[in-house]
Amino acid sequence: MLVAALVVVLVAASPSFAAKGKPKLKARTFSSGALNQPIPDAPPGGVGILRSPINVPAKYKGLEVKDANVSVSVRHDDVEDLKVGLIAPDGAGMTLVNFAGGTSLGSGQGGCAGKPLTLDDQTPFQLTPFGPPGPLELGPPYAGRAQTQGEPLRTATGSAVAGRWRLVVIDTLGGFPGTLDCWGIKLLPRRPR
Ligand SMILES: [Ca+2]
Repeated sequence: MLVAALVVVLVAASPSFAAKGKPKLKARTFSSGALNQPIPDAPPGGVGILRSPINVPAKYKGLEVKDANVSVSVRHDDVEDLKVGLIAPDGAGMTLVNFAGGTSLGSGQGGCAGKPLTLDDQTPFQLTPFGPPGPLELGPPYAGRAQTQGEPLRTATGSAVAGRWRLVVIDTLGGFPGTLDCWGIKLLPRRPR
């Protein structure tokens, strides 16, 4: 009897149990792993496109996105040529980076090493290609946290967690090559209401 009462007290006190008795859902990070994938240079009159998927396993089926953060590591001779977007499993699209300047997104030197650029709605920092950055601005090499330069990541709120997430890197100007070193997505799930 005493043991049963103690168990009840311990379970009630555990922060991993929400009010409804279901375990609280935690954020999970999914990484592409080291890619070192070339970003195709724009051909004359066209654009170069690299699509990179991260597949979130089916065990997350039935959960939807409450919050998403995306980290990217890119090296490119002129980041001003680039647009970087995200497409959620349900097709919602967001422009994360829109012709920023500099020669990299994040301070990685290849693969997933180094510090990436993390796009996050819950930071006051904005990307700026112009240096030196002012207060609440993040300048090249953008190794830190900033808001997206297009649609906010909350565009993906309510999307399915499980399925194929795609990072899309578009080179709009010929002349300079680049590399997608690594990317990742941190997803905080919720149960559908
Ligand atoms: Ca966020």
